[in-house]
Amino acid sequence: MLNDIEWAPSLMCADFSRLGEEIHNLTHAGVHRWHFDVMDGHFVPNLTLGPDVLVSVRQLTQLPIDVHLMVESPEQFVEMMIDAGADRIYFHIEATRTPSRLIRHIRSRGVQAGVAINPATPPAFLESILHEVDGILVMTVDPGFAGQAFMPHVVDHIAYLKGQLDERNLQVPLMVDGQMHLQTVPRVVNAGAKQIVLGTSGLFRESDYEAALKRLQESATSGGISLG
Ligand code: S6P
Ligand code: MG
Repeated sequence: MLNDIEWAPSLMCADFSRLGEEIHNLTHAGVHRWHFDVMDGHFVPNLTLGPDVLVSVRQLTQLPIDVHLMVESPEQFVEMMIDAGADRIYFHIEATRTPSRLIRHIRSRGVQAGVAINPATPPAFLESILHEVDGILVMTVDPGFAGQAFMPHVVDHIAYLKGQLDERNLQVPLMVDGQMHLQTVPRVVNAGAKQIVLGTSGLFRESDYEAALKRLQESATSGGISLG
């Protein structure tokens, strides 16, 4: 391994007609975990995957599955995603008034609790729960769709959160989601990201997943690949 970055393909970007084959090929290529997007048509204006698909994915893989809940009232969705096989559940800080209670509930079921944050939300909103979470998911696009434009101001949010975690001696991994590819990965890794969600822009358009991951690892290590 060239560095300790973990790569997490976003399964909503896979070819659903060949989902098992995609999971097999990506596992063989060396990914570390799965990113499983759940939407409700309210918190975000789209629909994606649900618990029945998660049950099937769970049967196909030993790798950890991160569920990204892009839903209003995440409290209503947590149980079904735990029962379906989630290893870590990210809820949005914008979607609950009682994050500590939700974190305690998720953890009481033996599942890791993560918090996700939108690009427009000040990262200081997370300060009071930094010591309680198992992961932080920083969105670099407004959630809801693949293939959107990267919002560069979020790099400062990542650096800020990394500083806050370091000040408290917390080892909470910062995961970044949205438009992660050869040009953007070095920027977020330099700011402190340790886990990267890969979607259409960085992985799923590639024909050779192993070669694509190798290039991404090299870009993360070298600080960026210039396209001239
Ligand atoms: C949608 C979702 C994301 C996307 C991923 C797509 O907002 O939360 O996980 O699937 O960001 O990646 P890309 O490279 O198409 O932006
Ligand atoms: Mg996501």
